[in-house]
Amino acid sequence: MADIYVIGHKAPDTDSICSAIAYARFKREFEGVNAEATRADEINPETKYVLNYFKVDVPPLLGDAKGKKLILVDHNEFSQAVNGIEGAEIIEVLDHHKIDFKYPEPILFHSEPVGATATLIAKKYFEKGTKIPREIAGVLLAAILSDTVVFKSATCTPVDREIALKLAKIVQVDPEKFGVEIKKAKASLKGKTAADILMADFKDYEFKGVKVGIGQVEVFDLQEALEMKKGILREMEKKREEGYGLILMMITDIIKEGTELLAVGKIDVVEKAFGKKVKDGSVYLEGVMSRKKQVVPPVEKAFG
Ligand SMILES: [Mn+2]
Repeated sequence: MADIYVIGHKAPDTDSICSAIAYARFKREFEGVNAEATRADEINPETKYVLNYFKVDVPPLLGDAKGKKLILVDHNEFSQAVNGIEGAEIIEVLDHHKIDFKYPEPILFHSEPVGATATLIAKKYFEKGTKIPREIAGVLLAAILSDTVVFKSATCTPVDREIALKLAKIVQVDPEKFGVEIKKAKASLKGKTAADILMADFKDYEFKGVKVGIGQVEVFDLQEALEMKKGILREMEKKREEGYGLILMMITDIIKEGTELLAVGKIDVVEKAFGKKVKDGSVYLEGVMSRKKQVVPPVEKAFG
């Protein structure tokens, strides 16, 4: 049994899983800490593809964090954290999201506005000056490509690109090609139900006391996804009964670089946030690809 569990957010993406894997290894290797990577939920198809590709084991599920010592990676809000977080001991946070964190003890809290948590971990590895194993460089590279949508997202910084290129040299892949490959593993909606699509990457927020849920799916062809719009809206209505004031679903077109935003609940807030009318349950937002940087801030502001 490990002393410390490194864990990302619920409905984990590739950055959450790969950051946990790489940072647990870093802690063991360089700090002599008995740390183990874990996950809060099932992994998505993209992450599965990445772990398979580099022959890395899927981290075990941590069903309940009560009484455990945790390092949180890729999130800091309790509403997005593993079950039992209130009864866990948090010893460190390493993240790149907006900060909504309160803790009664002093802890190590490291946050930087970069495109991926994996960028911060890779930087730590490079600072050590030792050789990074190929599979670790590989999962870190995949996480950066995933979170920055192959460098296209508004969240991508020059540091992410520089670190990714260094990692790509170790892995010996073309980062752009590899990025598209892993995105394709996730972007296919074939065989998925509307509920699968809504919940695959769904995050909870609280704005001015209102519970808000925001999901996102990335696609290569918006038209194909829009055929499922009615079904997804129905699922969103169902989900709203769990006490949400607003539910948003971003269908993000990686090629066109824009998002069809589906909304149920407080539509007036959405229209205020983006200055556009919601028609038939959705609105197209040109150039919007990042939930964190281009959707959460205006929506939160519109609640104010
Ligand atoms: Mn991330």
